[in-house]
Amino acid sequence: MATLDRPLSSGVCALTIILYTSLLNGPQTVKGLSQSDVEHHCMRPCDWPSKPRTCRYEFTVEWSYSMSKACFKCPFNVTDCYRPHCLALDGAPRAVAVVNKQFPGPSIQVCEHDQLSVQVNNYLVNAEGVTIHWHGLHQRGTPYMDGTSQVTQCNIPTRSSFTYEFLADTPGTHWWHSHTGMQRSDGVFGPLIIKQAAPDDPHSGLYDYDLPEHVVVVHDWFHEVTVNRFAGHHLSTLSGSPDSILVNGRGQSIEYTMSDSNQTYKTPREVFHVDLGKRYRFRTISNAILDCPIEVSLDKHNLTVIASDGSPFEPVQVARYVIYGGERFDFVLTADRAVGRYWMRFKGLGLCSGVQGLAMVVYNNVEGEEDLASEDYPGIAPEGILLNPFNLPASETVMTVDQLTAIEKQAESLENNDRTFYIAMDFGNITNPNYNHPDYYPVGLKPGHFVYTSQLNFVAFVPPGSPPLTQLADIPEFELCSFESTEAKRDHCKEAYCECTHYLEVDLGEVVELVLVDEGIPFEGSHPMHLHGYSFQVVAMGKIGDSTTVEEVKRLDQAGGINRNFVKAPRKDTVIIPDGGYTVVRFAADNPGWWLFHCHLQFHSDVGMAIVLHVGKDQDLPPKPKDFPRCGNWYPHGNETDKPPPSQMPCSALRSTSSMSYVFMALNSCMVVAVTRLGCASFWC
Ligand SMILES: *[C@@H]1O[C@H](CO)[C@@H](O)[C@H](O)[C@H]1NC(C)=O
Ligand SMILES: *[C@@H]1O[C@H](CO)[C@@H](O)[C@H](O)[C@H]1NC(C)=O
Ligand SMILES: *[C@@H]1O[C@H](CO)[C@@H](O)[C@H](O)[C@H]1NC(C)=O
Ligand SMILES: *[C@@H]1O[C@H](CO)[C@@H](O)[C@H](O)[C@H]1NC(C)=O
Ligand SMILES: *[C@@H]1O[C@H](CO)[C@@H](O)[C@H](O)[C@H]1NC(C)=O
Ligand SMILES: [Cu+2]
Repeated sequence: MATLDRPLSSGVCALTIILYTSLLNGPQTVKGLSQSDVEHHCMRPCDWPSKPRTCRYEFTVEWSYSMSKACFKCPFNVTDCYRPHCLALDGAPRAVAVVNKQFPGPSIQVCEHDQLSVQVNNYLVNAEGVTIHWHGLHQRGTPYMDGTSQVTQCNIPTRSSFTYEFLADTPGTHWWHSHTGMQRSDGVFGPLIIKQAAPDDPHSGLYDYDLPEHVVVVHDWFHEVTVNRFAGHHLSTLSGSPDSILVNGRGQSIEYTMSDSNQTYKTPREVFHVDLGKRYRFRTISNAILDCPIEVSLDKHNLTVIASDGSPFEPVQVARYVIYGGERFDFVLTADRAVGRYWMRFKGLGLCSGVQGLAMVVYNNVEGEEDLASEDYPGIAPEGILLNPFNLPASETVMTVDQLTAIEKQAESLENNDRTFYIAMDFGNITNPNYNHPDYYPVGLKPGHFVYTSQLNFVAFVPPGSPPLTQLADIPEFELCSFESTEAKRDHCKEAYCECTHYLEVDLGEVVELVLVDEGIPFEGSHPMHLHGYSFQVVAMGKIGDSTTVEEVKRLDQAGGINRNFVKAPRKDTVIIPDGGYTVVRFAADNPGWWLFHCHLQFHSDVGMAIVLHVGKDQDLPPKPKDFPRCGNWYPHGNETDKPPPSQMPCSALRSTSSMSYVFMALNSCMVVAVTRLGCASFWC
């Protein structure tokens, strides 16, 4: 099998030829979709009754470059910007991680009940591992296919392949993205749309078209590789704000000047075409990396929002809505205005304030461009309803997602719950040894430059050396820590940095309630919390003040101050918690496995704002696929012989990245970790 040639399948070669042929035969259509995506036999209108197909894809993950030689004279010759392998993006040249040299990656659009098979080949030259997560799919019966790095599978090593096999059984607007390292932020993502036949879709009467090219992936973007900004932000003064917002991988940041004429050119923006009088379903997805809520609107049009995260609700007519990282919203656009060109605006809020993404909606048969409004965001909020606001309470013109009314075939009553967990989202002002040194450069040393540590319940999640789903026995006991054990150590962890493989345990079939509290200290943030393996009902949401505490929310709850709605509560899999407030979600834990629950912002989850939900016991799991890859049972930190006796390690170890030598001691059932080389000691009591 070993070969020096890159084993690109004949399929990929054929695809390349198709792309070149279409280019030679005339300009490619400007549709945000590659020819190979459109030509896939699974991208089709869905039959009723359904005729499921097997949909195979091959994903090759590798590093590429924007504005590379593949772009020829782009942007001077705009046609060149659409050449195969040309990643024009917003005109800024940088290294980009891609799947099949596309950005966003291939658009998987299939019908409910299709069988998906995606072979992922890792060709990343820097030897990073890869996993691909199918965001929004519940992987019922196939938890091994969830693609969560070191939780449900080992990373796919460089020059290796893994094939994901699962059913397209969670209809709606979803996406796929790398769940390893920062690849998602560097380009390894794409749409995953599971369509339904008209009789199965409660909203099919509301629109005339649900076109493959009306999928809109939007996100914040850096003009440098993400890890440069991440390290520079945590260890120096690099800004945590993005350079631009891209829409389907297109935008405009850099002006190119033709040397002979001094004329300036920019890369093209995304364009959506509509016909006067028709109604179109648009599917929006946010791949945001940072605390970047994006407000979506269309000049001179209201939007009819009909679904989020794959779950339909009673339509609401809005002027604008906010989409957070990991969320999806579907809306119907009625093209009933004057034939013309209109800006679809993606206004950045939070850390993205001042940054705007733009795409154009063009009515077919329009003449001239004089009708196009100014690119500058008007600054005046359009009249009408704002859905899913950024830290605003509900009001006459502001609608929070808990106020939506679900449309469900079988409404599940979750009125009686078995368990409640209160979980704090916090930014600790602590000396996180990964980015600070207690003596040499403690947190807060540099005036005006604080980077807080984002955690859940003051504990940072670290992925274990082996995935608990398949290799639990290989994980040293002291590395795992249960929610109960860390709750008991809360006061300690508020003062000192705590990290471990944090998990929450529930029995199969229990109705679980999570009361998520954003304590709101020290600044206005917004954490979109995403649960793998499930969607949940959003039963309550509220903002208490600029800041709050778990204790305050508990007291409010005990005094009857949190009203839960169990009637047609909207279902989501990613939800925001108002800063200084709470969001209450419920779900029946009927899908056994190890499911990550985490903030979907890359910069937050990468420092540990995550926890694993362990549902059921090993015997509840479906059989493991044959030959499922294992990873070496690496000792997590340091030397195996330093491993403490498990009985003395009830929950966790603390670590410092720059030292590999540890001394562990058990002291009155209270653990002391001394990081010898750095001379920094922490107490885990
Ligand atoms: C622009 O590039 C295309 C190929 O991408 C080519 O066919 C066309 O002639 C070029 N136009 C000009 C003005 O050079
Ligand atoms: C282009 O602009 C530069 C600087 O403004 C000027 O010096 C130069 O003469 C201009 N060239 C042409 C061809 O207009
Ligand atoms: C949008 O709807 C609001 C009512 O909710 C209305 O006041 C406004 O004029 C509408 N805007 C457009 C552009 O139709
Ligand atoms: C964070 O902690 C440092 C050191 O304990 C302190 O000097 C600083 O004022 C704190 N900052 C905030 C915003 O609480
Ligand atoms: C681990 O530590 C022991 C004793 O401290 C030493 O003998 C052994 O060589 C070390 N192993 C490795 C792989 O460093
Ligand atoms: Cu967050």
